[in-house]
Amino acid sequence: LEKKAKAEIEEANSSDELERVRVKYLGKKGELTEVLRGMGSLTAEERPLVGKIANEVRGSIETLLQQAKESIKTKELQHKLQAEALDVTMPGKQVAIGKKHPLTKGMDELKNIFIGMGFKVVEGPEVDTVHYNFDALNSPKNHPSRDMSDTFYITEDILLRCHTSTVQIRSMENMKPPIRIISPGRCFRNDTPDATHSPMFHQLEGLVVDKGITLGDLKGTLEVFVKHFFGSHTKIKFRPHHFPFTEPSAEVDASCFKCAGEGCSVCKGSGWIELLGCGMVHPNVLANCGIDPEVYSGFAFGMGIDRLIMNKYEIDDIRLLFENDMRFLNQF
Ligand code: FA5
Repeated sequence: LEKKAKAEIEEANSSDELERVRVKYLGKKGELTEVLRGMGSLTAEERPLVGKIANEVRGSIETLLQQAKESIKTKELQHKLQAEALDVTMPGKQVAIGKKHPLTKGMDELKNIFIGMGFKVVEGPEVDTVHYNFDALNSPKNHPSRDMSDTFYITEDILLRCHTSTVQIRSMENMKPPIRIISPGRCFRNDTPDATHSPMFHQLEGLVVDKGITLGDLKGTLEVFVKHFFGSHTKIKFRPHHFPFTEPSAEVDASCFKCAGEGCSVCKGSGWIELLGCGMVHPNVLANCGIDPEVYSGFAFGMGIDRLIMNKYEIDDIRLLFENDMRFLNQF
């Protein structure tokens, strides 16, 4: 029995196999257990003799099992360590690092310039009412921009704002002068997409209201802005224009940062880059918001951010900003 058990123990290759051998010989119904159980039928002389031998065999099998168990455990551990080994010299998986979208980058830059001049950043809703988008801004009832073909209406009274000037009204309603805010955000117009038009684009509105604000303050503020954004040699020029919500109104151009007025591809040969619309806040608009135009005055401006950023980074098609083509985005 002992020899047989020894041979089987030596053959066992795993803890499971070893356990099977243990049960076979030493378990409740094991071969040796059977021998011990059969002792009752032996004579009184045979009993101690057989008992002694059986106990010796049991001890010897137990020792062999213990030894085999330890060596199998070591082998199994080695095997496990080998199987789970890490090769620390293997190159790691490349993690793609995200970047800021050129629009976000440009927007952050614009905000920082105005924050540096003491402006506060405020936001307004993209879905707004005819009141905030047109009426309170002194827009005549028959103004062409109110037309369904220019503005996206949701109902008769609710629309997707077509400019950020809505935030002028909301700010004047909610704040008391002195007011000095900028408001960047999305705008929507029913324009056919081309290289310079997108139905969804971005504007940045600026508004200052206080006692004694003049056109000089507007010019000074815009000059500081363009010098920070395009470079210290940049000049600006005002062209008379009309907006219902400002009087007088103007469009402002900046001298081209690339060719300094000589004419190049960025400014299409003109030497100037169209910058924004602006003017002195119309007295009707101040009054609509409960601010006395006899006491207070203000200026406002609104710029198309997408086109500004296109100029600065020399992007020739606005649609590139919204297509999320990685070949384009990776350049910034
Ligand atoms: C306005 O929207 C006025 N609210 C600006 C303003 C504010 C004037 C405060 C006075 C005082 P305008 O319609 O010109 O103005 O639009 C301003 C800029 O938005 C344009 O110069 C252009 O850069 C940008 N823009 C307009 N439509 C689009 C479009 N479809 N795609 C991209 N940019 C556009």
